Amino acid sequence: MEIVLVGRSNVGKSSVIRQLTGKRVQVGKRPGVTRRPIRYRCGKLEVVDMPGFGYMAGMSRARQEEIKTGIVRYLERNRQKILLALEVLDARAFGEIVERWERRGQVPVDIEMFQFLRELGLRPIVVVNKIDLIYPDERDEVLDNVCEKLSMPQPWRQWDDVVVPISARTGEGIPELKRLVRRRLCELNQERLLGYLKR
Ligand SMILES: Nc1nc2c(ncn2[C@@H]2O[C@H](COP(=O)(O)OP(=O)(O)OP(=O)(O)O)[C@@H](O)[C@H]2O)c(=O)[nH]1
Ligand SMILES: [Mg+2]
Repeated sequence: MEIVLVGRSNVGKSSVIRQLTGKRVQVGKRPGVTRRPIRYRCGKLEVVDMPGFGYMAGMSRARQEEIKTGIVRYLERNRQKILLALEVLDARAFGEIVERWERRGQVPVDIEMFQFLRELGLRPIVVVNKIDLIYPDERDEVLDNVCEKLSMPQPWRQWDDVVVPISARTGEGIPELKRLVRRRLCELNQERLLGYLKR
């Protein structure tokens, strides 16, 4: 059984996996190098780090599409094994990227992916990472905007079983994220897997 993490390159997927599993996951490597899902085995549970999607310096449009298609195929093929999906966003970059795409009349890939995960019935958890880079008095506004863009009406606090602000760097929000992941596994009657995650 699997927990999958999706998100743009450099949002901190690998850092989040490190926090959840305690494994020595490679972080901060050159973006876009990971082409295949990387699986971290934690007993009977596997945590899967998906290649980062979206724009990366020096990468062709065709290659970006290819990565996205690869992720979609993986999720479809492995749906039965996937218990939980975490979509990781960069708190500081998200709003700006989304607006840029919308100005061009395109659906941002982050939003597309979130909807796709929902269509698969996965009830994705939205991990808003790098919250340490946002001033405390601006955080509610940033999180409200994330919700709004993902078709969840603000205020964000009513979605605290979907949206979790964290910093994989400072550890802020990590206990809340772990609690939510555990709760979801319980709801799926997968209590037997709880012991494989880092406390
Ligand atoms: N300030 C801040 N930096 C972070 C945080 N989480 C990760 N980073 C940094 O962001 C960079 C990317 O982190 P990764 O975990 O490698 O990101 P990723 O999503 O796995 O990236 P790819 O594998 O390229 O798709 C690294 O330099 C991390 O140190 C955070 O919460 N706050
Ligand atoms: Mg990574």
